[in-house]
Amino acid sequence: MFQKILIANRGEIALRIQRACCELGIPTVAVHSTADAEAMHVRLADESVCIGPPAAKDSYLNIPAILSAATITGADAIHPGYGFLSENARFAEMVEAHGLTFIGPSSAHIRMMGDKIEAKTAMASLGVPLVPGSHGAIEDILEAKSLAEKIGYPVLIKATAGGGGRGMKVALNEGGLEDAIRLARTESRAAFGNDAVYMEKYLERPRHIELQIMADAHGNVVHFGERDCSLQRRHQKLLEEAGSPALTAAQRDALGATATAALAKLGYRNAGTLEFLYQDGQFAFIEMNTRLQVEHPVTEMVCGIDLVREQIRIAAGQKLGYTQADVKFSGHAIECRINAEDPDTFMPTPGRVTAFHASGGLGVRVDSALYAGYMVPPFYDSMIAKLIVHAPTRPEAIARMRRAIEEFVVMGIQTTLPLHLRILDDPTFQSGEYTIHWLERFVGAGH
Ligand code: MV4
Repeated sequence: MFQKILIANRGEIALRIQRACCELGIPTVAVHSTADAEAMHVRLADESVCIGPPAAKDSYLNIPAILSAATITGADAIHPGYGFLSENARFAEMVEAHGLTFIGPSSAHIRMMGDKIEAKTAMASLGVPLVPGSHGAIEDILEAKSLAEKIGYPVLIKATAGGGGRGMKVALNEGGLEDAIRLARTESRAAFGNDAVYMEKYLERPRHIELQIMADAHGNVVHFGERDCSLQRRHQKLLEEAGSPALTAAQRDALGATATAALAKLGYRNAGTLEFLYQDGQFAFIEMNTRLQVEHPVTEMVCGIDLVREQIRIAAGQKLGYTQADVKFSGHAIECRINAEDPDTFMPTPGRVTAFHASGGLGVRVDSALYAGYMVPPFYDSMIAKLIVHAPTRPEAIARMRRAIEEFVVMGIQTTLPLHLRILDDPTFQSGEYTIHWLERFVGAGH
């Protein structure tokens, strides 16, 4: 097992990782920017190193500074959390080149899944279903036209280096196809320095369902069920559920069996999430995330396992201590992401938190690095807390979340808490029959 772990992140996820390390008896090193000197993750770490000025590119993305911090503190492993360097294959390589362990997958798998065409090609060859579309990059417009004709309009042009919705263009008919391809290429070249694009049939009312998997270095792969992440605004998730209100246990088992078999053949290691679009009873793989995700707590609540502890154990070479049959799903979990944002305009609201009280009670979990007197800095992501509830059934989880939101106090800055109450009170949300488009219309209709 590791002697000391450096956590290359900030905020609630740095605390989340510290908690797992603490329970494993492993001391932690925090890194921080000058803007985060007073942050909770620095206070709770055994040691801390300032790695640069506020801008993320100079601190939390500063690879030499982070590797130096690991070297001078004698850390033997680095956990990247999510965001920042978590899906940077070059970082993973450099960590290993310095004789340290990267707590995550191999750099080769990070690189493979970072290229959406490669990811899809690999998954398709392993029997995972895809959306109908191009097998590989679009090379020429005549080929693209005949393919679009075959799969049927509308089609979606996506950037292979994309993800999170960037570099995506819809073509409604043949007249719009050339423009969609050109725009997607231009956007992608500017954003990622890579203009390769591919085509998929555009699904008009899917749900976003993702599957959590965990693989050890000995060929064992298990899944921890799905999360429904359909409630997004501008590709930012607001509320996630485990399990999906749309799936049966049999569908989950079938999807899990396909996915775990594929990842075992791929030799994948550590935590991963397969993203699917789900429509008309069919799953289609679109992307894979090679990191721990923000919404991992809802999975932890329904499975009763500590995903970060598992990540650390696996990175240290230990075996998964159980098989798929040992993974039991219990009840329903919901997570609300609480952002320092105006709940109507979504403008960030950095500033001083004058009072803070986290909800409690049965089935309530708060993952947050906030405290009374804390100054939310303007430099980073606006998420300030995750409020997670677990209950025997979905209606009980919704009631528990309403109660937990009413108990939650953040004063001094505006937050998205009131918006979450509105969502929970909505009949469509309560019915569970929503698609990826529902929230966008719901927040648009609110003012
Ligand atoms: C799609 C799609 C419809 N059809 N692919 C958006 C981000 C990226 N992860 C994939 N995305 C989509 N891919 C096909 N073939 C619709 C979306 C999409 C979306 C997906 C998940 C959650 C929210 C979304 C909002 C808009 C579009």
